[in-house]
Amino acid sequence: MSRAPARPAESPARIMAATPDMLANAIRALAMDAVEAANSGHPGMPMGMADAATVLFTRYLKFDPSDPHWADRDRFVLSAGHGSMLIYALLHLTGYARPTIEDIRNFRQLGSPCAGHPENFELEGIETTTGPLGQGFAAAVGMAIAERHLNAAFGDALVDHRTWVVAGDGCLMEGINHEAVGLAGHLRLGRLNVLWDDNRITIDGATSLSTSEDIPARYAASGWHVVRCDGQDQADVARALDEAIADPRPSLIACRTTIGYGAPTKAGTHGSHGSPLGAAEIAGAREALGWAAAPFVIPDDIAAEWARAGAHGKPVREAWQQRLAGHDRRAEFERRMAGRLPANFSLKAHLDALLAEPKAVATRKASEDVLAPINAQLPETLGGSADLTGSNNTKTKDQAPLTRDDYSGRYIYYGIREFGMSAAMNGLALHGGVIPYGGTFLVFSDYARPAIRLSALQRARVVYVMTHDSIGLGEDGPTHQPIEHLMALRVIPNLDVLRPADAIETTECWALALERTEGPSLLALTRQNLPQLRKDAGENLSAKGAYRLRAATAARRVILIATGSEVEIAVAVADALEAAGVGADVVSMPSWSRFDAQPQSYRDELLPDVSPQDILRVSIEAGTTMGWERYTMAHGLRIGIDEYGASAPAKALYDHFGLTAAKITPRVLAAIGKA
Ligand SMILES: Cc1ncc(C[n+]2csc(CCOP(=O)(O)OP(=O)(O)O)c2C)c(N)n1
Ligand SMILES: [Mg+2]
Repeated sequence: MSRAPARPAESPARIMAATPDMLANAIRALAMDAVEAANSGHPGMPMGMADAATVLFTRYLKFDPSDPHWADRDRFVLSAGHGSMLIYALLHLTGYARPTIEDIRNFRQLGSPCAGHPENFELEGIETTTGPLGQGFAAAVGMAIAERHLNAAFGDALVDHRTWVVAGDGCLMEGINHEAVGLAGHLRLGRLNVLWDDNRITIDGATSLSTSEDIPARYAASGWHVVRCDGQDQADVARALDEAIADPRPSLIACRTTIGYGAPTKAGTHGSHGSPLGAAEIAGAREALGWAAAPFVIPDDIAAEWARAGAHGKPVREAWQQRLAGHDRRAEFERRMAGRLPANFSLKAHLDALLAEPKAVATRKASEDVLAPINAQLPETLGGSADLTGSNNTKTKDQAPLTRDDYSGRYIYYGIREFGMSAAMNGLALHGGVIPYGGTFLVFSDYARPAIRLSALQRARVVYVMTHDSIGLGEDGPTHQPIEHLMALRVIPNLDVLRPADAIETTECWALALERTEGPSLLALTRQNLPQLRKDAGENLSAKGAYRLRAATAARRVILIATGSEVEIAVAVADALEAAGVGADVVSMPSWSRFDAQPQSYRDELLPDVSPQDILRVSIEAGTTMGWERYTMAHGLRIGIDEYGASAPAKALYDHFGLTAAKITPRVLAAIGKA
């Protein structure tokens, strides 16, 4: 069991001396006061982990608040994001420009960077957005991979740092933890050190309500080093951290703590997890902790000691900058860390070759083909797949695997860990210096979805390569055939869902994904072969989200809007309509979000706002029709699949579900009264 809170000492001067305990109490006081002021938040976790965090930030973590982006800083991830006041207090106390004490006073209020949970885009020093339990931990695995990979590329002089995580019982209980721990142990990520807030409490009460797992045994079995300590004893925490650093395996540091440490009646109970302590409890905690200062006041000596601790990294950073200044690969290192593509990056030669010799290939194969010049020109790409390498076509010939023995490899065998892979890719992207891409089947985007959402929320450049994007995958049947997935992904804000129709569009979409620095992209690619429909590649037409692939010859009466593999069908329908004297445009729409971002004039030109009596709009996509009203309008025609697929060869399925020109054309003619 943890020790009881220290008794208040007698003299006020001694009470507020800048001892290590008092440094931790500054965190506790800010957490109590901010949650009380907001009347919302989680005081228990910061109070329990204040000692361990104080040890980490004053004695171990390599950082410099005056240069938060220093490339070789240690990465700190507060995976237990509900304890956000812990990191806000630490950033404030160690001297980051923000959050100010005003920001902390406004914890959880509109406009304050001290959001309910830590957001990477709100404050320097927050490496990744956390809150969905388990994902911070899994992202940290990606950061630790990035560190070793860049170390292999640039050497110890430029890349030599650690990744630290504070995780709670919840982070360790979530399923994704199994994936993250398995991957980190397998890759022997020795610079990954996880401090587990082992307080045996979650929201519902004691962890014994719901688990009897031997967590240290699980970690040990996965190739981790495990060390236990008294999380309320700073010397003991330091001993454990020393041991963790010395061990070549990733480390779990089990910090036995008391949630809400210092609170007279709520400490050790779930009552301190997620609600304000209340005035009486806070007064009792102040007394028990010997904290005499008023709310939001940090006594000068303690503030000065924290500032001193925050300054210890500055000379280390300056020495590093000296090394960088004299390094022969400085420009390349800086380019990669800034996330800039090389100035001469171009896929023009690839496009020219495709135009010279059109290829009828699956878009997954077209993706593999364009990855060759991409990977050759961009040393920062780091590919992978969740055990579907041969199906996702994500590995190019020149890519060697990244292994525990050779981190320079540029291909990661993630194993059957879609969620773990996606969360790790967030960490890779946020670490910087690499552009991660990873594959699985589109239907399993469901397994990756919470991480895809976080890529989008935290603006991470991750490229999802999701193949077998419809019933066109054929015989594997309804469990493997996406129906609602494209639409379900399109509704995620700031995710660019790209569904190219041929090899040219696939090349264009890859260029867009790589150039997009403000968020993730997802390529939906076919298993089956598709003809090359595009005859030109002067301008990246996919960049507009949608464009007229073919204009009506006869007077335009119909606009066919299709994506990916269904563009070929739309072209065949257009042929049939034209043969019947009905003019039909074919619009290829690889990206909804890019089209929606076009100026009104462009959107109107492509999809004129006229009555369906004049122009009927028809969508064709081998997935749910729900949502296509956005472009067909209510009176338009939506051709798709609103039920589960079936097991059969692809051609038979397209016919069965009515997705052939022979079956669609009469429906269109009927809709315009020409049947
Ligand atoms: C994926 C996910 N599920 C549920 C929650 C809601 N939630 C926030 S904290 C928490 C309990 C976590 O327990 P623990 O990690 O032990 O934190 P402690 O109570 O010790 O601070 C839960 C269920 C969440 N944030 N994320
Ligand atoms: Mg807990």
